[in-house]
Amino acid sequence: MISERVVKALNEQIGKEVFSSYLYLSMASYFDSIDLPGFAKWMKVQASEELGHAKKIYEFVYDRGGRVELPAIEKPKCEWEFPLRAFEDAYEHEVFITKSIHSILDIAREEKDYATNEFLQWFVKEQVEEELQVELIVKNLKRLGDSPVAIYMLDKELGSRGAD
Ligand code: OFO
Repeated sequence: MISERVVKALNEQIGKEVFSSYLYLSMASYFDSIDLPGFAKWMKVQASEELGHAKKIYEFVYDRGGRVELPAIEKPKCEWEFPLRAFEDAYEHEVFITKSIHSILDIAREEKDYATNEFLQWFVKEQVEEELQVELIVKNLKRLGDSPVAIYMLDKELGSRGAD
């Protein structure tokens, strides 16, 4: 059986993962609006992955006998000055999500909830990946500056990200 405290934290995390999906779809929309379909595709794939994270937690809550109650989702930002700013925001958001996962782990450990502790290990590893991926794109964008040719090449590269 899972404690109310852990269920509450997991429900909040479902909301944060859905918001991540919403935010990345909003970034995709920004990139489509400035004719960067590769950047947009990358963000759409990311948005789908985030929904997958939310569903993974959803299933776990029911596997443990808890009840999912979805929280409200806020409106995401929809404009950025240029591509680098969007990816900097994405990086900052992933750091926030990592901290959030770690704080649920702290709660699970306090509650001696070994199953949730084990379940969250997948997310701990996933966050290492997510931060790294976005950080690399931020570094590339900083290195390339605002050269239109470089942005075009990076758009081609990001557009090759596997379909969801
Ligand atoms: Fe769910 O990993 Fe990003 O936010």
